[in-house]
Amino acid sequence: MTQSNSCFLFDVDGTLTEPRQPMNHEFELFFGSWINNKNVYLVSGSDMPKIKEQVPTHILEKCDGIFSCMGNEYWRLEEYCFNCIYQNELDLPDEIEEWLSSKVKNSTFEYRKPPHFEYRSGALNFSIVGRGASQYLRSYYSEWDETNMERKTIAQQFNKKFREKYNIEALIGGQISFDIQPVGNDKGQVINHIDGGEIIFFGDKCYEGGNDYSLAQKADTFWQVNNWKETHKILISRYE
Ligand code: M1P
Repeated sequence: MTQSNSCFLFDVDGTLTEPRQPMNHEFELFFGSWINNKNVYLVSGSDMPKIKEQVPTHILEKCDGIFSCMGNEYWRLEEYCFNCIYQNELDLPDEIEEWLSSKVKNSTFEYRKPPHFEYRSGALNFSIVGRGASQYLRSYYSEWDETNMERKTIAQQFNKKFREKYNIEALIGGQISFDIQPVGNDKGQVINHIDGGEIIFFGDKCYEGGNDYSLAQKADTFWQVNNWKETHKILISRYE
């Protein structure tokens, strides 16, 4: 049972869609109807153009709000168009960019598809293999990374070196990248902008070091899922 003022918050990549893929059509039909009369917010590490590529417009239009760039941008539908309610900024020290570039240079993963840096409002998305990677190369890197733990190791080194010095941290997000932002300017910040009762959050990186962790810790209930199929099953069994 949920309260009538319950708010459902969803991560996008890995939770409502495959990473960087459009929403599955069968799930779109279900979700487009499930969302009616519910309070729903999206909370993505990604930016608004990518969210629009992946989540159908009729679903975006039914959301109460969309937080992009790790909660560093907030969008709401007002008079038929999405307006940006706030937008944070990030000024990244040169030392950090140089350190990240050295990681690209020294990685033992053999392929590179730049760009490696994508600057967003209030956050940087960084990828060793590169944001230009094809679906095939994404999967190949992701499997390699699971065995070699490259992202986990780099995130630990980054946070040891820069967290206290610059108040900036790296979190693992998506399939091939990191989300880097000031400590506290992560997904957890969205709680301050949501009026409602019980907060129920779905994410695929709710564990420590993942980019859904801070929000999962602040939600009343969170569901760690591995893909949209698991999200679908939970919505049917617990929240229809
Ligand atoms: O939400 C975290 C990230 O999810 C995807 O990451 P990747 O490209 O590593 O699969 C992307 O949507 C990325 O923009 C986002 O930050």
